[in-house]
Order: sequence, then C-alpha cells, then structure tokens
Amino acid sequence: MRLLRSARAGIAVACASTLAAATLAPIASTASSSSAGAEAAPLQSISIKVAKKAITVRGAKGLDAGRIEVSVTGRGVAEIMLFDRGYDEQDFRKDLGKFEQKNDIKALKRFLKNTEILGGVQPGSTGTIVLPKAGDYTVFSFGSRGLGRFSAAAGKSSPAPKHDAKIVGRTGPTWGGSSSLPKKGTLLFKNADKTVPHFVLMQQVAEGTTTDQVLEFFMSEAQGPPPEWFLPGNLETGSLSPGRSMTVDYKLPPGQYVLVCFFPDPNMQGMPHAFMGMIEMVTVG
Ligand SMILES: [Cu+2]
Repeated sequence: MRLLRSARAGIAVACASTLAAATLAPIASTASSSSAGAEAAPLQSISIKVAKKAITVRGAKGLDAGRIEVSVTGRGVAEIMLFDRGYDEQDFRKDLGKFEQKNDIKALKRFLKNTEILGGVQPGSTGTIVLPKAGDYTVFSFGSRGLGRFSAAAGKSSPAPKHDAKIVGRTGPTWGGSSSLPKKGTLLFKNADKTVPHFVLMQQVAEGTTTDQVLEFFMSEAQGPPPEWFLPGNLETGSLSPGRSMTVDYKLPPGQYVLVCFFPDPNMQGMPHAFMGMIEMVTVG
C-alpha cells in the first residue's frame, strides 16, 4: 500500500521531481486574481511560506472567520486545518506518523474524526478558502517539517468568487463537474462526498493517454525517468473535508490532463482514491 506521503504527492513527486523545477515553476504560477468583482468587498488575505523547517503565515493579524484569500510560496501545497477541541498538533503528528509508517488505519480515522480540512493551494498560486468559525488554525504541508499557525475571530462568510470551471468530488468516490476547463481562470473545487476528504491533482499528459496507463504507472511505483506521456502542466489543491469548498486561480498550458485524487480511504485500508475510480481525463484550453 502506498503511504500517505507518496500517495498525497502523487504524480507531482513521482514525476515532477525528475524534471527541472525551472520548467514547472512558471507554468504553475497563476494569473492575477480576477475574482474580486467591482461591488464585492475585498477579502481578507494571508500569505503562507512553506520552507523546509517552518511554515510562516503572514497577514493573519485581526483575521475574522469566513472566506479568506490565501497565497502560497515555497516548497509545497499548504493545507489549512482546524482541529476539534481535545485534539492538537501533537496528536496530529502522532497519527500521521503511525499512518505513514505502519499504515495504521485507526490513526488515520482518529485524525479525520477530529479535523476539518479546509483546502489550500500550491506554491505560486492564490485561492480562497472558508474558515468556518473562530479558532486556532494549523497549516500543514508535505514540503515542510514544521507547522504554521494562525487564529481567527468570529466572522461571517462571503460567497465564493465567480468561477470559470468547477470540479466536484463525489461519493463513490468519483469526479463530477467540468470535463473541459478554460486555460486560465478561477476553479471552484467542492467536496460533495459525505464521507471522506478529496483533493484535486490535475497533471498534463500526452493526447490519447488512458487512465489505465496512468494507473499502471502508479502500481509499478516507478522510479527513474517519467513516462513519455508525462507533460509539465500541473494544478494541485489541498484536501477538503466533506461539504467544504474552495477556489483556486490557475493558468495552465492547453491539452489533456489526468484528474486524480490520492487521498487514502479510511474504509479501504488506506487505498488512494485514484485506485477506487477517482481518475478521469479532462481537457484544458
Ligand atoms: Cu479523494
């Protein structure tokens, strides 16, 4: 069974690490936000820097709960979480460690039962997430050994910005929403599944690549050079708990993309959702 770390990073780590980072970075960077309509009040915003040893959060002073804009730089997707009372960073680290090292499903379940996962964006990107209530929030990334922290006071949420495409995680697990997306704009990602978290990983592939080819590659846990169908376009979000949604501003090279979620399913011994059918081809451009 793939461990959470490798599963979570999916194609991005399996392949992208073997490509020049310089090739990927400009493509992953997003267009400036077109989300603020003329009449809409500007959202509160925070910026998150993911470094190897620490995650730094800026701009969170005086923050209220509700929809906020998040921009991320650094080494990995930033994921914003809210722990239940009685569950803390130490519990989270312990559970994550047990799951990663021993595929301990009880630990995975304990983490999920006590945590609201609220989304996040990849480095170079901006998006919006919703902080459900006043509280102390934690920022996690597979790209850092540290955790980020910030607090929000009570506040009410504003609606999602206008979006150009929509991707929905559904019970099954399976994908719903747009099967073709414009090459740039705002993507709304919603988890309509009632049971488990999902995240979005869209990886550009050569025209005509099949989901079977992609799955076969993952089964092999191949090291070494990326397969010839692997192309550099890439969009990844943080995970979302059931019922949550987020937006991300993106810009991608046109072409064919595989849309996958690798979240480990707690009811299937941690099997990544891609292997349960959460894999689909979509078109960009
Ligand atoms: Cu999933």
